[in-house]
Amino acid sequence: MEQLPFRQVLETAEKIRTMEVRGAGHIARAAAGALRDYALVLETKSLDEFNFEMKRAAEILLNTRPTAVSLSNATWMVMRYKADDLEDARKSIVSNANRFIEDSQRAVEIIGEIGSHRINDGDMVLTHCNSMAAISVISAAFRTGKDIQVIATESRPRNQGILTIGLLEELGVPTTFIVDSAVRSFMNDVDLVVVGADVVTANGSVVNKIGTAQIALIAHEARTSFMVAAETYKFSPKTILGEPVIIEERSPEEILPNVSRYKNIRVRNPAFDVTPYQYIDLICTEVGAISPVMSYLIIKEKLGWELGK
Ligand code: RUB
Repeated sequence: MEQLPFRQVLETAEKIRTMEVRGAGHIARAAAGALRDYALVLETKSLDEFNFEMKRAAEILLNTRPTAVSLSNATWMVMRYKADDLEDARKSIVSNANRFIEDSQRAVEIIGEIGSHRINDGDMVLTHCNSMAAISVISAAFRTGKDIQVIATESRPRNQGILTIGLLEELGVPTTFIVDSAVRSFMNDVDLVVVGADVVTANGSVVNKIGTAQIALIAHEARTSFMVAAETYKFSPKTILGEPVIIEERSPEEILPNVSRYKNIRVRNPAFDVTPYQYIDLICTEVGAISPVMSYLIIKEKLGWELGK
């Protein structure tokens, strides 16, 4: 039987795996918080043993969902410590984790402020899935008194759109809820699409909830602006070396219950897709709104990763 503190790491991992905790920002903060809480109570005989235990916990959290780079960036930021003794190591992890959690929450607010300038009075904004960064943009525009409306998609198969309309309802933003396949029917009424991101690659392409790429294509056809709201820890350092982003494929049962009844049917359920940078007008980060082709700069200047390092 695992010790209680380690069980708590396993519990957080399970919540992420089963999507009780979901969305790239929430996942990252939950992992950082779990590492901090584990570090706070972990009793070991030596620094080496402490380091080993912390790495084991980090690995477990990292293996929960494969796509969101926020998870590996958060883990990397928390685990980036050098310590001469155990108490030093403990303190560093706690302060790294607290800093990450605070900065990431603040980043979402700043993105809201910056992104809201792109929304005009009277605009119709379309959003997909449930992104805290995208909702922050919408709510900041609404708070400043802009008369805006939102179209929110259902976001099958997990229906994260219901979470989005719940938040928009609380904020009082007039919202229309549609099925994913109705996006083209409404695109001519839309002034701006705002979505979040699980990953931004070095060339500015964006991995986000399945269906995002189709929406971008439809927006492109209708000449509607397409904006991504993404904190800098959603940018993927490894993509500068051309490493592909793993697209999570979830259980067929999410789409087709009793799938085993069908002998000749194969169900595919990718959770995310890639929107090529050519379809993205702007990526709004906490350090400013950038053109997608500037993404490498974020990886280099903000995350500190460079070719050859
Ligand atoms: C969530 C999703 C969100 C991004 C950004 O997918 O695709 O758009 O994670 O969210 P899932 P946020 O529900 O499968 O985790 O801006 O909140 O980080």
